[in-house]
Amino acid sequence: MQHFRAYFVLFLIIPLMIFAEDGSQLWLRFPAKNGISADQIIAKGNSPTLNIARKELSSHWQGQTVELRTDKSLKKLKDGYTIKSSQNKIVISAGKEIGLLYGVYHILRLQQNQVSTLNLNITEKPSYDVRILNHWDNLDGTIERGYAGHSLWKWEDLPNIISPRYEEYAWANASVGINSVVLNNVNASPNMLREDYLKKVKVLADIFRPYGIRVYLSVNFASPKVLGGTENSDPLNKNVQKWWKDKASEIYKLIPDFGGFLVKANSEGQPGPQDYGRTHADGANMMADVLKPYGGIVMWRAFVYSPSKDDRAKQAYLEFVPLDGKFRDNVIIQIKNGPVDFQPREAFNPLFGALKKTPEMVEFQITQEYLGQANHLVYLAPLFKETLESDTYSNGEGSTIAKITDGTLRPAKITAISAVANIGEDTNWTGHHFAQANWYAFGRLAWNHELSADQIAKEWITMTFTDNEKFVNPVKEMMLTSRETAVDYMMPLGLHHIFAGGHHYGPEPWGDYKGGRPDWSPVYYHQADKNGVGFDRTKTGSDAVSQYFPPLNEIYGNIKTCPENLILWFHHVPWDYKMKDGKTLWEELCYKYDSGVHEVRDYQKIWDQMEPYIDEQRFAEVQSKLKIQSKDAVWWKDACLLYFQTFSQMPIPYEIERPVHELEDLKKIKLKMGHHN
Ligand code: BDP
Repeated sequence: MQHFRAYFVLFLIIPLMIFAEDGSQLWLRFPAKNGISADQIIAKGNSPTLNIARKELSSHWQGQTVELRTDKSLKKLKDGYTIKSSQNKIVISAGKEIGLLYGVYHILRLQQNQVSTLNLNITEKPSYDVRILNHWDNLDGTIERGYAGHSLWKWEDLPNIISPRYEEYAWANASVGINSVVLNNVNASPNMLREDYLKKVKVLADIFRPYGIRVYLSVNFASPKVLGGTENSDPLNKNVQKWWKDKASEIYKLIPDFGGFLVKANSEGQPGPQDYGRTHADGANMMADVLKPYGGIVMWRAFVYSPSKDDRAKQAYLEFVPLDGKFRDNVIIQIKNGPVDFQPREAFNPLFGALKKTPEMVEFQITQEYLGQANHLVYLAPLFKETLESDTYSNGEGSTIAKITDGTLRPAKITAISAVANIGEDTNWTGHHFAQANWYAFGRLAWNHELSADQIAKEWITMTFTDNEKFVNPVKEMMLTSRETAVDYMMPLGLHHIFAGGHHYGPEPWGDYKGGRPDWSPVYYHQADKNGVGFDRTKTGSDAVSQYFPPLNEIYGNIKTCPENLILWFHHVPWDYKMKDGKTLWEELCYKYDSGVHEVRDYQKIWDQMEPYIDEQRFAEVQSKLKIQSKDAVWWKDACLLYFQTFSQMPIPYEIERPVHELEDLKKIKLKMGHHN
């Protein structure tokens, strides 16, 4: 009996051991078997980076002999590489050692995706030089807009205690080509630059370096005054300049390959050069000058707006266009994809292409502040692609944001692309298993912005879950449509920023923070009244349309030609306006919200059929998140339709599911999360 019980327990445990997965391995789920033997790896040298490449091959590579060659003539490929193979051998060549490691990850990815490696002839060159994650991590371990637990960086423990996750993090980034990280929040504490913190930063930089990753810091503009006791932080003050110069020298002594600074200045209450009557260029150049001798750069954010009478969407353009040409060549202007703030859908930021002499880079947001946070499944590659492929017409047709930022249309010493990370100390790193795909997709697109959202999803699913087509195909479909689905149930037709204040999780279109900043109130953005809804940005409205190059100014400015998915972004549209499909605007809005809800219900149906193909734990966790998403979609639909109906006074079409909530009850919901705006 005893015996039997023991067997029985084993019988229960073994399958669990085989199948239980918690997502901690990300997309790096290699077979348990060993890789090739040491004599099948041909490589000269012994650097830490090469040794990682060797270790990856001997642990995971099951194919031919691999030769790794550094070849100076390939320097033009930057971090890139070539891969040439025959039956017996693969040769990976690169101008730099990091290129060899990237090449190794390339063949491992092919192996994971069951692509033959017998006849390869590949040349890869990254789209951007700096492929950077921005962590919004605070020194107290919290993360601004983080939904995957506390910060990975254990500042209290550093520099003495080293978490194994630092290296795992570097590994994951290197596997997709991410080569830079900003460790701390753009709302930066001056303490980040204190000597004791810099010593901690050094430890992280040392761990990341062999993986090709450089460290950057967000800096607080008032640091000289706060830390150094200078009389102010005026960028033209010699003492202030000296303080930064000394600080740079201190940093580079500890971290010789330090990347540079990211700066949020004169935005949302942060200090900046304007506090002293100086410009963004004065501020950025002062920092650029002290970093220049070491090869460092300044990423100066264009996310600036103040409570003014003018449309918030216009402000970055108004502040930065007059400064074009006034920045040092190691300054890049970091611009959010849209002119407001990482909304489910925005028109692209008109500052892209408007600066002719100043390098520009995109800032995306991987962490889903405005997209259901760690509860909603929203695959972001389609959003990233939508921005990168947007044609600004700045240099005639074909002037896409990708081409403006990757150096094709603007000579740039350094090109870069950034995104706000969604990574925390949760076991699965990102809170939602599918949010890992957004980290992955950003890396892949930063490396090659021409990859399709479809291909990236397919790779990621195969590596993260299974190669079984019965799983890959439906799940891929779900991912590819998921961003549009979220737009449908949250903010269709160009609506934006109708989130609950503070945490930005649920709907609050009625939000009118009287006495507070109007530009933090949903009613400011949707402008609903009895005539219609939407923000008039045409010539007779805020005239934001004029910030776009022709013909876009005309296309967006004319209600007949404005794309309907942005119509309420640019126009105040009458409730009975006839849309292209013959419905009234009000009906269209109703159908959009309703289809968003149905799409999430379809995802639930798809997912429930996926149970046989993957491990129980991840299956169940995603299943329960989809339930939340489904309930939230109904919440969004009811809140928005019932509220807007008080203006339109029109019936909800009868084919559409009836509201299940009372508006008054929804207005009472106050979630306790997060803090400001
Ligand atoms: C907004 C966030 C806020 C950030 C700000 C920024 O709500 O927490 O500090 O962006 O990017 O989206 O600076």
